[in-house]
Amino acid sequence: FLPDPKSAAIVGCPFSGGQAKIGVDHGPIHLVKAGLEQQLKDLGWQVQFDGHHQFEEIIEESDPPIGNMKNPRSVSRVCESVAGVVSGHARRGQLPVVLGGDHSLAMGTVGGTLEVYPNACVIWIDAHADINTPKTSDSGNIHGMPLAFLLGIAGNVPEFAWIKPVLRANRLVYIGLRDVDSAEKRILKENGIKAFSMHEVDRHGIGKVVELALDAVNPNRDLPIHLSFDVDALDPSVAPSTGTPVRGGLTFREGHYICEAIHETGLLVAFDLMEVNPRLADAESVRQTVAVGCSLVRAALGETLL
Ligand code: HAR
Ligand code: MN
Ligand code: MN
Ligand code: MN
Repeated sequence: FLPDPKSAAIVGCPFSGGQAKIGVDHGPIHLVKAGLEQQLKDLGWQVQFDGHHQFEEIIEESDPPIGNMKNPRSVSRVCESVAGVVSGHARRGQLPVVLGGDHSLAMGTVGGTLEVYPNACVIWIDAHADINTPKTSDSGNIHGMPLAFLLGIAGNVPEFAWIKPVLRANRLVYIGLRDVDSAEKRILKENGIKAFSMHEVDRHGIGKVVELALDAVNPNRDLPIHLSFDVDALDPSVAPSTGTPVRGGLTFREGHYICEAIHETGLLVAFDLMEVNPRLADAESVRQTVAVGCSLVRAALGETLL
């Protein structure tokens, strides 16, 4: 039930409609320009990369808000298309490495993974919980909502009817949270969703936290794992070029340790790297953030220190 050993597909998703800042759609282009494809080949992977996806034709020219949701039709159509691409790669035995783009794309990536691996669990690395419903979101930015749609708690939004409630609350776990809205805290409690905030990382250390996170969603270490990594989980000193930096984040090593430890399970079936925005911050910060992004992907695909 796992992908062919060492066969991956890079899925570049230049999309920014889930939030308001320009530039995050350039993330995948910069990550690939930095040499990611060859870096993964150098680790012994077969890598398919057919160019970045072009969403222009499916992005709606006129896309007025639905309730407070911004760009709802574009986000929905892009994510539906991404779900098809991700599930296609997964079915062919490839491990999709999806490069964002903003985190609304995870409706597509996780949706696609769960089509092929219905019992997969999701490990969500982020400063934010991304679990607002259209009703609870203050910003209306859909990158703060993907998990509500995947869990089936977003309410009835006909434009998003294609998303089935494929994710069960007990198959989702977070690491790195530190900027969670009060409505989101309530949603996490009500649904009994396990989360390891930076407080728990400080208390237990990252090694223990990853063990506990796996115990929560994958107690027998036999379920496929979708790892969704929002680069803003890292401290802004480590990954400054992102749209919503929050201080007090994961160190460089803590971020990499998570990826290394998930690789070691042998259960990784999909990896997202989201919210790299090369238009924010100075050139050196951009270079640093893109380099960290590439090295997180390498760690998840088996790069070791020794
Ligand atoms: N919780 C806030 C909202 O819903 C902020 C979300 C910021 N999101 C991200 N995703 N960068 O992780 O708008
Ligand atoms: Mn650019
Ligand atoms: Mn996120
Ligand atoms: Mn975030």
